[in-house]
Amino acid sequence: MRHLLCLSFLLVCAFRDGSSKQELYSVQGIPQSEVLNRQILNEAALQSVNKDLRQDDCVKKLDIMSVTPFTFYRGSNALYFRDMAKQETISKSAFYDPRATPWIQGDMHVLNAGRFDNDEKTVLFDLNDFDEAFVANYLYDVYRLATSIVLVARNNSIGDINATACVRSFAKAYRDQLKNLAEDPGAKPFAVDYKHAQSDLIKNLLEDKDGHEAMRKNMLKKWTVMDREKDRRFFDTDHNGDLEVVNSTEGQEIERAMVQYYTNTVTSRLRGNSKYFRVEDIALRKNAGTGSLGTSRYYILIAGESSSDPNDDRILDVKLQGKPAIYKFLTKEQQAAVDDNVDNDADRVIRAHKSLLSRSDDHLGYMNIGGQNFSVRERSPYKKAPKLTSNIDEEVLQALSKDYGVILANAHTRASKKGNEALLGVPHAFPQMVTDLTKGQRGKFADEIANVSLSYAIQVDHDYALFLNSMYMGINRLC
Ligand SMILES: *[C@@H]1O[C@H](CO)[C@@H](O)[C@H](O)[C@H]1NC(C)=O
Ligand SMILES: *[C@@H]1O[C@H](CO)[C@@H](O)[C@H](O)[C@H]1NC(C)=O
Ligand SMILES: *[C@@H]1O[C@H](CO)[C@@H](O)[C@H](O)[C@H]1NC(C)=O
Ligand SMILES: *[C@@H]1O[C@H](CO)[C@@H](O)[C@H](O)[C@H]1NC(C)=O
Ligand SMILES: CC(=O)N[C@H]1CO[C@H](CO)[C@@H](O)[C@@H]1O
Repeated sequence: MRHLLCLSFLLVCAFRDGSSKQELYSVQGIPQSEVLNRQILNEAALQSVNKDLRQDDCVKKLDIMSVTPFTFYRGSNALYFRDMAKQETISKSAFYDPRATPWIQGDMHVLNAGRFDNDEKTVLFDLNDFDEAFVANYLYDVYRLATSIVLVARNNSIGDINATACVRSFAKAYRDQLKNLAEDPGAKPFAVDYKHAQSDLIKNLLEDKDGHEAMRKNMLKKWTVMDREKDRRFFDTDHNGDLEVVNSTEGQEIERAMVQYYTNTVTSRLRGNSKYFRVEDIALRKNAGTGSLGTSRYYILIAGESSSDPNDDRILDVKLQGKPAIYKFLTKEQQAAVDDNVDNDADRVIRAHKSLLSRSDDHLGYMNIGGQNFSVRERSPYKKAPKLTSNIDEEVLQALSKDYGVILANAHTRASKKGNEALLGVPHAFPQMVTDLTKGQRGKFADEIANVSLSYAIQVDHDYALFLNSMYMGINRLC
């Protein structure tokens, strides 16, 4: 099996410019029996991820994954960690150090960052999804993000030479920012706001044209309706297809869980504030995400600062959490280092969120509904993803890649700060560690990341073809 994976992984011998479509049933250079073998392995891995999904949600998820190799990649994190482990890609890196383990984002691709506002009302572009986070080697995030840059390039008809040039820029920006943080006492792991963004794409996204009040009103208009007296809002389950009514038994259980959440798990200034957290309405949130589509999720509308003003209501995003994809590829000790220090997986997600970002959200906490643990965060009125499927040329992707390098370096640095290491064995000198690992090898570091990301993007292309093949053969192979 090892042999097969290496073969398919290392198909790349030379750079290719432009993407060639793989024919179904045949991946060049590999005997058909081995191709089928990989298809079966992939099916088993994806089926295992999907096992708890309702059939209709699973079909929706496959549908979204089938659009492009990149959408497939977003929905198949499990294959990435399997391949990285099998190939020993991380431990064979020239820049591997077993101690270089901050909290990692764990599913680090370009669309797991986006725009939102923090609890100081600053509009930012930063990591925005922590479901898959764990304490592990930094290279998992670096390679996965780099691969997504190649996939976005290919989606925009940017050839592989230029795509890998973008990856090199990303790698150098990541490494240079860590070096700044290690060596310049004045350097801080800043959040990327309008002032700090370098690329026009992110700068444009961060231009706050409308202001907070208008943004919140717009968000509430999208998800809620006012009652006749215009003093109270409800979720618009009649017209918004992404929302569904919860029955009263479920509603009561969630209201009980709410009290536990804000009294015991919220750590911000809002802790215990029963007025602020007064529940106005609850709905099931449907159709969200790619990898997590179909995962149990609720939206809870709460009163917010003023109990009489329906325009300052807040929406809490409440999501079921389980073990992340990386989990089964870690040693018992690595698993325990996190497990022994968190209450449950929802708490893990919240701690990762607080570690990888700073001052991001006063609403972070978790709640137990029906014996299962759900993470809680606020749905930011500024929530928006960058648009990466059109108008992206080499120049735009270059600039964007540099911003991503800085963003990831800052997040990894925050996530290894003092105070975390006592809890998790994370070295707080992470920026120094990577600076030492890459000393005098800035170009080589960029080369290695470019090599791995191009090889893996080509692998993803093949796996995408196999995935389409599986779908044609019957969705019961994947759901
Ligand atoms: C790029 O992605 C979009 C949407 O994900 C898709 O519709 C389009 O066909 C893709 N283009 C290429 C060249 O892959
Ligand atoms: C309420 O909804 C839950 C979750 O969907 C379901 O398990 C339960 O059977 C429902 N109860 C009633 C009385 O409809
Ligand atoms: C939920 O969290 C509690 C502790 O907060 C834990 O005891 C329990 O095992 C968790 N449940 C699941 C299903 O993980
Ligand atoms: C990257 O691949 C090229 C071509 O296969 C090879 O010459 C080079 O040594 C590789 N670089 C690294 C850092 O692995
Ligand atoms: C826009 C741009 O810089 N394109 C480059 C892509 O790569 C080729 C080959 O290296 C260059 O010649 C182009 O200038």
